[in-house]
Amino acid sequence: MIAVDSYALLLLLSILKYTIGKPKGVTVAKLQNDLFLRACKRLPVERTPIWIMRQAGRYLPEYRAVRQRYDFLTMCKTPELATEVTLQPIDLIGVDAAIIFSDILVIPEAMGMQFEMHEGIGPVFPHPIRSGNDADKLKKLDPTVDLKYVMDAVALTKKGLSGRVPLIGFSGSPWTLLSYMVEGQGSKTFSKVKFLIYNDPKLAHRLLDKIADAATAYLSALIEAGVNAVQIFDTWAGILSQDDFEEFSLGYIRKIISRIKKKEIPVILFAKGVHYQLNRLAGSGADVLGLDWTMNIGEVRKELGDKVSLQGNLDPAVLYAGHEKIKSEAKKILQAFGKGSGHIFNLGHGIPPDVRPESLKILVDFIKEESVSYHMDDNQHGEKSRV
Ligand code: 1CP
Repeated sequence: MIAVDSYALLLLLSILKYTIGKPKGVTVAKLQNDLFLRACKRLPVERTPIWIMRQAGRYLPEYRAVRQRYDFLTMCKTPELATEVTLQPIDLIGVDAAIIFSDILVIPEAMGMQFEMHEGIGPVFPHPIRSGNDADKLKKLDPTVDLKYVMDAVALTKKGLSGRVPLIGFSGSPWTLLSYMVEGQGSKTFSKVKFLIYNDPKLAHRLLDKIADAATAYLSALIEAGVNAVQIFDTWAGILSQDDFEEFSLGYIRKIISRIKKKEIPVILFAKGVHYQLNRLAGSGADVLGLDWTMNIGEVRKELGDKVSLQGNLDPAVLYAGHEKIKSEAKKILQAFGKGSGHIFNLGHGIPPDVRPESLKILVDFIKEESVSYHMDDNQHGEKSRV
């Protein structure tokens, strides 16, 4: 006879928590490592979970080998390839969550904008939006049709993961997507999208509304397809003034979150460069706030209490340093956050493409080992380490 001790019961309960309520037709493998999901909900964990923004990407020679054979959009649109590169950092680096390989710009592409990848520049929209006429041409998104390839990649990746770690789906925020759609590519000044909000705010709002509808439908479809958490990237939040951030970005993010909100699926909001009004971000409905590296995670925790979990926030450039420096900087972040659950270790932005994979592995292994002592108090009731 098998003795059911309290540990086994707790484990069973936490697995059930994330497997019940799934849509019919989605096969759910039991999660062997749910540290990330528990930390999103501030439930006790045995150690701090870690994943890395842009972990499926160019810093990995294995990614570059696939990329050499296929162009970027083909990789996004071929579920087998998207699955292969999504799984690479799980197998090679050992992170605690997978993020589906795709891009925030698949939404504008699916709305009808021509998308090109230019070597040395990055993604380009050769026909950016400059008028109401251009806006009218954007089609209403049906993600189950127009972005079916992402849903298929999610299903295939879940099979490949077979419950090893949770899978994250993501979208750009309406503001960040609008910036690319109007600028046509990455920008240093954002003069064209700023020109739009100051000269034709009505058109800007009409576009943001359309994009917010698309992002809501997309994130809902990803959840339906089986992702375990979603992240909204507002990479260009920090170029707006405080009032403009509220009017042109945060308002739309709130709307998206309230419309996709499903109790068990954590929502992470990463709004870069927004140091002010953390309380407003915490009141957006997100379960987790992603912090860039310019903030002190301990001070943010003090200010917000246990309203949200926090994700971050090592300066990505620390990964250029020697191994001991990487460890000492990572330790500072663990110390600043302090004891208890509610911290998901990550960088303060995406991993640069020229970082050596060994440096990331050093960081991940260090966090796995070092963070245990920050969770002893939560786990002192005779619980064994589970992961
Ligand atoms: O040439 C190549 O191989 C393409 C490089 C690349 C990769 C690997 C791009 C082009 N996108 C991606 C994947 C990607 N993009 C992921 C995959 C999942 C992961 O491992 O994290 C994610 C989450 C993104 C999100 C994304 N794309 C953001 C938000 C996150 C961030 O870094 O701020 C943004 C701003 C983009 C736009 C984009 N796509 C690609 C590039 C080079 C850029 C930046 C363009 C610019 O502003 O200059």
